[in-house]
Amino acid sequence: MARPDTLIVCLVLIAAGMAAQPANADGHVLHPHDEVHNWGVWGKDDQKGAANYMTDERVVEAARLIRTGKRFSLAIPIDATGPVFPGRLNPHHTMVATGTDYAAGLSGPLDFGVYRFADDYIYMPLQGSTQWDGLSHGWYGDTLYNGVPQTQIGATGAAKLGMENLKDSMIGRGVLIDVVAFKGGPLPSGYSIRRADLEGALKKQGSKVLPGDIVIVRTGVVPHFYTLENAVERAEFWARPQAGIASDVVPWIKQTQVAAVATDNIAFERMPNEDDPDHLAPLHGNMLRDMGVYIGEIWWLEDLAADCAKDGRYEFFLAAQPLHIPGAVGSPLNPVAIK
Ligand code: UVW
Repeated sequence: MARPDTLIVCLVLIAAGMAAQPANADGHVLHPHDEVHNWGVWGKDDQKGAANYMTDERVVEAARLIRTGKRFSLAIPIDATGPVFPGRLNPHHTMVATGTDYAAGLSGPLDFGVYRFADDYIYMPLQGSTQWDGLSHGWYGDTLYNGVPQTQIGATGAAKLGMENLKDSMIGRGVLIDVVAFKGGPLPSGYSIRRADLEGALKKQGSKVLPGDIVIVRTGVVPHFYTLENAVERAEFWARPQAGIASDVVPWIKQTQVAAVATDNIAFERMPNEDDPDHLAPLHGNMLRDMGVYIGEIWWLEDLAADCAKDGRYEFFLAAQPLHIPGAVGSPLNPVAIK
């Protein structure tokens, strides 16, 4: 669980940076909606956004990338040890029926006779682990992707743009862009990953991004978090700017027609944004609201990256479907890359 001292440091940092900076006419401070949007591209009632780029044909093409059957989980464990954005709780897993209960004669409501059962619950933010941010998760002004009014996101969940729209999606071609390898080592805290870094890494790898891809950018932030040994180190980590995607990548994301961009950092984008330090996570507005492009965060990429470096293949089949939770604005998942 994120410790209170950690939270305080981070929230003070965010609050300190959030003096009022006027937004553009469309309510955004960076790339204006008119320059980078996909509203209406798949119809005025569309609720899937850039997941529409993942066509049946592209899934078939992606399946052809499976050659060895080697599989890599791209998830961190869902437990109390992971990095979770300040203000959210770490997942809490609890047992309500166990073998030790039976042994102690306490089987209670699960006493069905010869066969015995263990049961467990999990309580967690859907944004508290390896996750997708859905199109109902972030916006600016009073409208979401495709002009959906913010009042559609209410106490019972998202009436529009919920994760149920993706229940059979986010499966297709994945491409790893290993920015850590390209830069020759771990990115310093606050490193802004620019378009030139992505294009440079792709060139070095000899890989291409295609429409409908899930692009996965390795930053090294999540593995770095797991090396921190105590609360003081974690507090320092949260107090520092976070390495992540920079503003100039947004038009590239639009042009490449990718379905999603996932990262092994906390919040996808560089925090705070260098061009707009006054507002929290402005690229989320362009990604989710304007372009309908999904954001993946807190992914685990170390094992996959090591294998890609070994065999030189950075493209793979990726099964990254979210949980089917009607009205959810995001979802934890266990993405699996298959080579
Ligand atoms: C915010 O919503 C601020 O962050 P995330 O994208 O991690 O959910």
